Amino acid sequence: KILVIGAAGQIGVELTLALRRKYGAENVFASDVVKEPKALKETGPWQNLDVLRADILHSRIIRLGITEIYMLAATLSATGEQDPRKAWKLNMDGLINVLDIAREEKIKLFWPSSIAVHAPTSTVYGISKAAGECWCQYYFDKYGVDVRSLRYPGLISYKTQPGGGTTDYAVDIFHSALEKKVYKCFLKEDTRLPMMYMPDAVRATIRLMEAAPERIENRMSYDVSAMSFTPAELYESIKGFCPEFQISYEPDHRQRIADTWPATVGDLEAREDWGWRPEYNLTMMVNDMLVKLEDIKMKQKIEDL
Ligand code: VAH
Repeated sequence: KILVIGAAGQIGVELTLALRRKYGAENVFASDVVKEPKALKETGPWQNLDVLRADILHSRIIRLGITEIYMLAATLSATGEQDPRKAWKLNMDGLINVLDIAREEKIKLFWPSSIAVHAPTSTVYGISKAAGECWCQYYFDKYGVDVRSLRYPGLISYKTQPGGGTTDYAVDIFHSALEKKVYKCFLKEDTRLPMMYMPDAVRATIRLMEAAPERIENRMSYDVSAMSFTPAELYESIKGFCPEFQISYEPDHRQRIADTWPATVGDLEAREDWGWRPEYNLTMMVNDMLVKLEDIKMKQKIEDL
């Protein structure tokens, strides 16, 4: 039985749907502190849970017979800077609560880190990811907890609205392109960042969790890489499908964060240890995003008729 904590988030929605397809909907409990998102409605069992209420969470995990947890609840980089102590509490206490339950109930655990760890002091988010990786290593070494982690690049998907990340320009831009609006990009045109299409991120996560334990040499977190692009390159690729699409660049507070992050990351260790390799490049992602979003907007128009 699987529990996804933070299932209403950008990764949570897609990972929940993929896990339900793979293991059967009735075996994958989705949970969050907010209400069930439309994208998950009627696709499987939902639980309202707060990862900061360890006692309630622990007893619910026992009652449901959970054997594997995906702990995705966190505040992202840009939002975290608005209330650092709140972000630290959710990101850190949330993880440690789940590590303790995983230790006591012998549960296999996935926890997402981020390329933000390469700049651990530029955001509270980065501090919490760097510290979180150390906590994972500690619980593995000291208690044998089978916890596994990936350092996700910026993730692009269409099933959820952007959730306060610095890389979310790469999600927002598609909605503007389809609404034939000029997109005001909040990063400079030459800001190169590691990025990945959500289907690649979901596949990497499931592959990591299915790998034999002895293959997992790194119990902090694995860098995974698919592509690196700038807003200008993404714009040019979208323009190939939407010729009249226009962009303007108006960098805001998120530029400072993006400037501290690496332009590219290596993923040789993930390729060697558990066979990681990406499938989507920039053109394939742009094409798929536009096709899927066009389809959703068409359905919405029909519904509104
Ligand atoms: C963020 N999307 O921007 C997340 C991610 C690497 C970026 O951590 O905060």
